[in-house]
Amino acid sequence: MGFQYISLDEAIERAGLRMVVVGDIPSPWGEAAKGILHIKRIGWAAVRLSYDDPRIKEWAGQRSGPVAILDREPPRSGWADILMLAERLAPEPSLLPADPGERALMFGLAHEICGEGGLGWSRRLQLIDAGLRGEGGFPQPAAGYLARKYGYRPETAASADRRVAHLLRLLSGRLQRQLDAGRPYYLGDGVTALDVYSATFMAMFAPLSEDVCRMERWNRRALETLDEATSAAIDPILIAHRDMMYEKHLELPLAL
Ligand SMILES: N[C@@H](CCC(=O)N[C@@H](CS)C(=O)NCC(=O)O)C(=O)O
Repeated sequence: MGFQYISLDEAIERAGLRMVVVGDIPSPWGEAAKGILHIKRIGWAAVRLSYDDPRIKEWAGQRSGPVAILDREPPRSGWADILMLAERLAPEPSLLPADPGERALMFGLAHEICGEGGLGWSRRLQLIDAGLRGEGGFPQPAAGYLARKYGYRPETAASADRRVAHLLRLLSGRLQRQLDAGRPYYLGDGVTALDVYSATFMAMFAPLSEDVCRMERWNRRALETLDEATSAAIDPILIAHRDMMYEKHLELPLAL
């Protein structure tokens, strides 16, 4: 299910579902939201996040991505709010487990990937820290901007490293138990939003190849920055699961 990029003016004017997305880099929150809409075959129009037009903040309520806006409803920027909006617009196929216990587990694990202090958040702090030290990661100006915006403090860099390694192991442990039981997905027998989050957040560790995910050299270099402990915590089954998800459920090439 493809989507079209439109101008901010057009997006503000038109009805339906529009989503502000970060350009030039496979932002995992944005790629997850795109993936959910794709699986559910929900039509939408994309607006690239711009840093020079004040109206984006007025319209979307913030200058970050993704922000999903349906008709005149309030903007939704949280991963769970975007997921629930998609479930409302297209209940089938559902990306939530039918079993209530598994559903609660899914939201818990998804929070550990997408939420504040989760895998994506902690990985971003790692890449900011590396950038500020001049050891890979985000280029200096971007690292400085993100540091101020996302609560970076040098003294928390070590705890971000630990969080990243723990969470990668939490995910691969669960996936391994499922694989041992002959199940390729994180929960039960079918694909859920958790599979989408895991697959898209791997972009922060091992981005997809240039032929399906074109981006500037420095962005790729940033995302590929790995210290030894993080590298050791990336079980190849996480990448194999990512590849399976892109092959069977998500769209390639990425349209950034
Ligand atoms: N609001 C999202 C997280 C969004 C987020 O972290 N967005 C980043 C993704 S790279 C962003 O917009 N970065 C660019 C910027 O802040 O300028 C959620 O809570 O689910």
